[in-house]
Amino acid sequence: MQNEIVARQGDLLPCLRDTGGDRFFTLVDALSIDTVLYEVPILLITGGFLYMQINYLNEIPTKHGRLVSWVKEWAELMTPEGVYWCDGSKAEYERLSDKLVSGGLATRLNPAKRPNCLLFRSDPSDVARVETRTYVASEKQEDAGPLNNWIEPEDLKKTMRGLYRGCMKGRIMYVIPFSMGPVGSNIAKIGFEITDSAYVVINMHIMARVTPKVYEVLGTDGEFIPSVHSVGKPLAEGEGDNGVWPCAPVRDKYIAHFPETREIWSYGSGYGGNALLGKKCLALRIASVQARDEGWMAEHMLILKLTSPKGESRHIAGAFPSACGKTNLAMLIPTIKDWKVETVGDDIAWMKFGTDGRLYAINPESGFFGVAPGTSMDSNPNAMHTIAKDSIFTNVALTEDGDIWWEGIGYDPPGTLIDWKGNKWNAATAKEPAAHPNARFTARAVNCPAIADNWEDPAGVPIDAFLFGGRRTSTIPLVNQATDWVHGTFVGSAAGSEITAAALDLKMGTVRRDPMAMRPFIGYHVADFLQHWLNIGKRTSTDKLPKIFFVNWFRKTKDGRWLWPGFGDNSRVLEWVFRRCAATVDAVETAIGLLPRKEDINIRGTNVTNDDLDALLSVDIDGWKEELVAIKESYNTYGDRVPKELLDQIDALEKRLG
Ligand SMILES: [Mn+2]
Repeated sequence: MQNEIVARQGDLLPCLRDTGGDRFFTLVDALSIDTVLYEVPILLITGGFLYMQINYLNEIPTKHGRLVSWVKEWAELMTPEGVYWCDGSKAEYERLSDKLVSGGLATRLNPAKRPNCLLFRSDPSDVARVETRTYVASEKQEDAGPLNNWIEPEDLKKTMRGLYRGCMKGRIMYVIPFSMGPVGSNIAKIGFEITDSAYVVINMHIMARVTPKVYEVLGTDGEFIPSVHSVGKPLAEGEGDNGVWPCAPVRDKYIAHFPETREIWSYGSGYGGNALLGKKCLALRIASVQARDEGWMAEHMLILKLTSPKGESRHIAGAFPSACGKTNLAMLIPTIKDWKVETVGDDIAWMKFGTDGRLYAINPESGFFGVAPGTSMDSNPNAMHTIAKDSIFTNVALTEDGDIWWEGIGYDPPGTLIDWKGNKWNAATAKEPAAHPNARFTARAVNCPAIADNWEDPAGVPIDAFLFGGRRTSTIPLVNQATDWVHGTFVGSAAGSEITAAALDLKMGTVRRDPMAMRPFIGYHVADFLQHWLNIGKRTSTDKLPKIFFVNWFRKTKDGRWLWPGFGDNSRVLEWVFRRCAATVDAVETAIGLLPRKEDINIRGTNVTNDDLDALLSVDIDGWKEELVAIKESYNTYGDRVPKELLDQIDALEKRLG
C-alpha cells in the first residue's frame, strides 16, 4: 500500500492520505476490533513524519464509493480516535447510553418511574437553535433572500474547515445512516450524519430511521444528503469531558447549509436543531430547496387524522410558529363526542402529488422533539403517555426520586429538585425556573397512544386541509377559510405570532411575521418560496388541492380574558374544517374570507358565551386595516421578488375592507 504524506510533524493537520484500495489498515494489526474501540490513538510518528491512519472501529457496511470516501475525507480532516459506523440497533443505543452515563454526561432516571430514560443538562450557552449563527450559503447572496444569514460558500467552507481541522481529537467519529420517512418510500430521503456526539447518535435513533436498510436503498451509487456535525471541543491527551456538555463558544458556532450542493455543515453546538441534522437542516432547509426544484413541498407542519362519529376520516396539515401548541394540536383529545384525532406527525410534512392529483404527506421523522415546559396531563395527555418510557430529557429538572419535573407539568415540585443547571432548587426560594423554558423531550412516535395506524404508510396520507395559525390576541378570527389557493397562500404568507419569550431580542407583544411558519427554515429566498406555493396550486385541479384555513386559539377580550378555551376544545373548530371539506356546511362570505355561521360552531359544554362567539367570528374592519399595513411592511422587507399575484391580494383585500 502506498501512502501520500500531506502534512508534516507539527502541522495542525497531521494525516496520511491512503491511496490504496477501499479498505484501510488498523493501527495495531495485532489488536482485535473490540480492544481498539475507544482506546487507540491514531497518530503514529515515523521517521520524522506524523502519520494519521484512519482507524475503523467496525466493518465499513457499504460498497458505496462516494459515501466511503466522504467519510474518509472528513476523518482525515477531523482526526478522530476512530470511525464507527452506526447500525441503529438497540444494543448500540444501550452501549452509548451506558457510556454517556458513566462519563457523567447523562443521568439514568429511576427505572421504576421512568424506564429506559436519560436526563442531560446542556451547557447554559447551548440551549436552543441559534438563528444568528445559521447560514444559507447559496452561491449568490440574492438566492438566500432577506430572512437568511449568508456567507459566500467557499469563504464559509474555508472558515469552517479551519474549525473542523483536528476538532474530533480524542473523540469517536460516528457515521449515522438514516432515512427521513419510511425506508424506501418514494417521498423519503436518505441522509448520513457524521458526528462526534453520542448524545446526537441516540437522539437520532429516536428522531430518524437509523438502520442499515438504507444501504439497500442506496446501492453503490444512490443519492444521500451528506451532513457533518461536530460539537467543536477536541480533547487533549488524557482529557475527558468530566461530565461537562461539550460545545464551542457561540462565536464559533456555525449551522451552515449549502443549497446547491445539498450539504449541511454544523459546528460547535450539541443541541437539538443545531445538531440533529435530519430535522430542521435536512427536512426543512435543504428539503425545501429540493422540493422547489422537484415540484413538491417540505413544510413546517403537523399532520393529523381526524375521524368523525360516522367513521369518515380527513387528514389535516397545520403550520404554526413556535409556542403555538403544534404538538398539542397533533395529539389533541377532542371534547366533542365520538370525534377522534390521531397523530401522523407533529413538526414536519413532506408532500408529493399522487397519480390522482392530490397531495400526499409523510412525516419524515420517527419521534417527537417537544418542548417540555407546559406539557401536562391537561395540555397534552398523549404526550405525557408518550414520554412515560424510552425517552431522552434535556434541561428539565430532576426530582429526589429520579424522575423529571418542569414548570407547567401540572403538579407542584415534589421536594428539592436539581435544576437544569445542576444546582439544588427549592420552589420557595427559587429565583429562576427549574427547567429551561426550551427544555425538551425526545420521544418515540410508536410510544404515542394517539399515533395513527397509517402514520408510516410509504405512500403518505392524502391531505384535505391546511391550517395556518399564530398567537394573536386581537383581530384574527377563530377560523377563516381562504376563498381559493392563491388567497390561502396570501393568508399563510401573512401569518404572524405575538412574541411571548422575553429572551428573543424582540419587543414582547409585537407580531413577528412568519410566512407559513417557515421563517427560520426556508433554504432559499422567501419570495421564491411564496412563488413555489403559487406554482404548486397550478399543478392540479382546484378541487384536488387542500382547502386552506387560518385559525387563532388565542383571542382575548380587552380586559385580558381568553375568549376561547383551546386545547381539546379546538376539536370544535376542526369539526367545522372537516364539514367544509365534506361540503356539509355553508360559510359566510366576508371581506377577509369565509367565516363560520355562529350556529355551526358547537359550543355546548364550554363556557364560551354567545357574545364571545360573536367576537371570535366577527370582522374587525379597523383591526384589519392595521393588519394590512403590517402585512405590506413585511412584504416590503422581502424585496422586489414578491409574486404579483400576492401583491394583487393586498390590493383586493384593501378594496374589500373599504
Ligand atoms: Mn418546529
